[in-house]
Amino acid sequence: MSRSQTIILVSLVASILSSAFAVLASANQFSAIAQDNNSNSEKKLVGGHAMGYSAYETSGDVLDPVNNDGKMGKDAVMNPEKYLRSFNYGRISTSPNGTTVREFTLVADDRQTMEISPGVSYNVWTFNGTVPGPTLRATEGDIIRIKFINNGTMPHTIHTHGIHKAEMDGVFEIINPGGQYIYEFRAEQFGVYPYHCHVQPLEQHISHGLYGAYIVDPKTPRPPADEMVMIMNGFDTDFDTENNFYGVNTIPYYYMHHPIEIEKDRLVRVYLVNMLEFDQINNLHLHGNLYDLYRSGTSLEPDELTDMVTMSQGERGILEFNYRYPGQYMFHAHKTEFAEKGWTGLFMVKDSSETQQIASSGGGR
Ligand SMILES: [Cu+2]
Repeated sequence: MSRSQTIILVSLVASILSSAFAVLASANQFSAIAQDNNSNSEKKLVGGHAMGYSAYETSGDVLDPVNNDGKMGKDAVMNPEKYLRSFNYGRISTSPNGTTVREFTLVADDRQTMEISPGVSYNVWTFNGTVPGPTLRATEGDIIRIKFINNGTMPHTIHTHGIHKAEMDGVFEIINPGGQYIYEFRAEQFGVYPYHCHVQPLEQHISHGLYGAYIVDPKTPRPPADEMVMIMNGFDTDFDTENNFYGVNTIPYYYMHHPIEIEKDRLVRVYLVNMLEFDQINNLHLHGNLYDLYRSGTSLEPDELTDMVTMSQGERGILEFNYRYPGQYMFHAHKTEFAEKGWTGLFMVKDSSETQQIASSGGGR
């Protein structure tokens, strides 16, 4: 063997060994994360309930919809209770010509590992620390100014659906780690929209959680209602480009354990956005009722009276309904695989006279 052949062989062996150590190190790192978060739980088998669906091992589990108390840890990526009815109207000022200006700050990060289901930790990519990011809200005609800060380790942007100039589209102006950008545009047309990062590979940036909802109210407001936001999403926790968990507002089965309280005969308005990656469709079926469906929310006239809406990724709509009868009603994906992997919730319809009695006796929440 010549000297040059020896050098090539030695460097080849060194490179194989260093790759092997790198794999071992990353495997150890992964198991450390899993163990950290699951010191009290064993590995469980999830899925495999039908032909064609693979079973897989997880260090955590999808919440058991019946027997689990649904408690999330302190490092949960979001609080579905709080998120449901939170709207961020921005810092409001008035421009010299009298237009309302709404300023928002959105900070992207991709370094956190947080809980997405009890015992299941995942490297979430967040806007302002949560998945989904905050719900931005404005009135048609307002000026929206979003100060974007990239606190992550890779490039990110904000792409808002709606009408705006090319340089405000968040596609070609890539914002590198440590960078900032101001997105400014007029809020039009009224409706409900998604916003999300638009850096390639898009499926990676979206499936890790860089998205949120953006609502533009009509100048004459819609009738008063109990308003809430639901973003249909899911997580691929074993990185095989198939989702393992599904839900609305991230945490599987959360609203099964914590039913959403609404009042009998009171109008409920749900801003629904589908941001689910990897699967072709998603849907929402409501029990014991029908809803007026305003597709994209861009009209004041409903498109349909239904109990089912099916959406592809990025589609959205407004759902309006009220319940005639008190009690517990399910809402869930009518793609049963999704429903069984976490995308199921409950509305608890209360009779307002009953609610008032509880409140006056001091027993209310
Ligand atoms: Cu991104």
